[in-house]
Amino acid sequence: MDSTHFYRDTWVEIDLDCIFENVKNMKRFLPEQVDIMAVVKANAYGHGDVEVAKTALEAGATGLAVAFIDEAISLRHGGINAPILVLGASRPTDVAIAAEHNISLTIYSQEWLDEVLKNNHGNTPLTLHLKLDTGMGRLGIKEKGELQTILKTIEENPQIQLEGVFTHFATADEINTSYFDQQYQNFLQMLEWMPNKPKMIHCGNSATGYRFPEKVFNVVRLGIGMYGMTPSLEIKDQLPYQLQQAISIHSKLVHVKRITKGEKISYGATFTADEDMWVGTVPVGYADGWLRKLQNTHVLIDGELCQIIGRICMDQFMVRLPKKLPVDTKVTLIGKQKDKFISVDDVANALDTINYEVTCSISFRVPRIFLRNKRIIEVRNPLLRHY
Ligand code: PMH
Repeated sequence: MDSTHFYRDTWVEIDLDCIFENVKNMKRFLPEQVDIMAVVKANAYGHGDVEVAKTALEAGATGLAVAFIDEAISLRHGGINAPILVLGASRPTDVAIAAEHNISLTIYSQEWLDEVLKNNHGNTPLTLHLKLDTGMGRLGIKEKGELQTILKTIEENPQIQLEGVFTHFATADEINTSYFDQQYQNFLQMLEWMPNKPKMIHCGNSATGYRFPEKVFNVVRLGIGMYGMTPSLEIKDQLPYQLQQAISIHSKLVHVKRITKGEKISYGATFTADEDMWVGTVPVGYADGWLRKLQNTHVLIDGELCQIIGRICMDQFMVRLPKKLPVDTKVTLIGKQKDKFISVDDVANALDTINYEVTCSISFRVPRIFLRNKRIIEVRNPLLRHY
């Protein structure tokens, strides 16, 4: 028994061939000088950080990005030596740990840099990317004076190396480009404030890369597109090549029963059978990320769409079956069965949210199976990692 085993009939499949193809296609599409930094924060948007990172690097990505130091260390523990950038804020007291693991950090204020210098991080060089706030209003420097002071401080402290400068767009995935254009102009102007530019200049997420490949300088931070999902429904028709959704989620019927007209199902007894029917129990619930709001949506069983009836419980929900089906019949929550397909976007629509949130919400207790060339190459079940 170890973390490659699982004892429940619910799992996520990650087709790493899709990740590979999505990265490869992006590399082909972008101008030659543009590198790909694969964004693998949040356990690679719920897909599996180390496995996705390795595949992206194989496909031509040259670096990785995460949100915080722990995520970067997780990649290092997974045996990854490629450059990693922490996009979010780090504690100034933690820079030694980052330097030790050769992890680049984001500098987003003079105050942060002063604190870093106070917390002498030893002799290991610290690599930084400077974040400019051009209109996202999240992290970054806005004022010329602050930028100049920071550049001077960096110059005076040779143990700190400025490797990159970047910004992030708030509306790159919207048809109307006026705010994007404004942010882009701000970025150009702020870059003018830097007489010596670092080697990496980046501003593009997936949407920017797809729509404005001539505007991304020399790195694209590729997130959602790498997973084969559109940055937004608005620009779905503007994508330069077909994306391949890497994730699918499956389970099995664990109990099948006949109920008669008038019988009720699940908490609150909100569902009443309008006729005699077959009902299946599926061992997936809101604790797996299959939220209660998905009541009445459909899953695929035996190639057919079957409705979730009654409230979704913590670990289980019930479905209306078209006929008696055997226990162990496969249930697909996201993915393909026969000629039918449920996309992450379908689930996001039902939840009034975006595809990003759906895959990030599939919880740690659902094991991930990784496929390459249609064969299982790895299984990850964090629940059994201590064995
Ligand atoms: N760069 C930064 C700084 C980001 O925050 C993100 C995604 C990306 C690149 C990748 O964007 P993409 O997935 O659209 O390609 N960050 C987030 C976020 O904070 N909330 O949703 C996505």
